[in-house]
Amino acid sequence: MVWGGVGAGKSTLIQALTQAQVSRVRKTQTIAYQEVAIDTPGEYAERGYLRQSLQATAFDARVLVVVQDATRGTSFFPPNYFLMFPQPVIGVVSKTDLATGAQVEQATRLLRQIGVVGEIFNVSAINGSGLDQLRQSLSTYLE
Ligand SMILES: Nc1nc2c(ncn2[C@@H]2O[C@H](COP(=O)(O)OP(=O)(O)O)[C@@H](O)[C@H]2O)c(=O)[nH]1
Ligand SMILES: [Mg+2]
Repeated sequence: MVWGGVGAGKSTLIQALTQAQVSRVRKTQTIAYQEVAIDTPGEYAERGYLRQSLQATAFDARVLVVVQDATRGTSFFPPNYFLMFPQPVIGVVSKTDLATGAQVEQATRLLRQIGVVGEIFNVSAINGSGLDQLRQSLSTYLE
């Protein structure tokens, strides 16, 4: 199950992980089951009262993937939010093709602050960097 704010790159990441060709993704309107992934709307993550429906959906998930846009210096989740889940929680710093090293480090810190205790992968869905490592890690959780 993929979590993150509006425009973090969740849908694009799912497409990059599951399809050969990345095309333009449409705006995610609702919680959507896509192949092995559960895609979620960023609006649900950003608003506390909508987050509850994500928490209910998380029940179904084997692993939670939290996407932080490397070009944004903020996260919408409360500190230690992801510690409430019993599943493994891993992080993705997205859009590394657009970011400086310092921005990637900042995004990593944000993920740690919100309780992402698992591995963190720096990826670009556009140039493909980091995707193999992420795919490899996910396959161990999903086998
Ligand atoms: N440069 C770059 N753009 C990206 C990357 N991932 C997503 N995007 C762009 O970011 C925007 C939001 O992506 P989307 O997948 O819809 O985000 P979502 O709201 O989290 O599902 C789109 O214009 C994507 O093309 C990336 O790794 N690099
Ligand atoms: Mg989306």
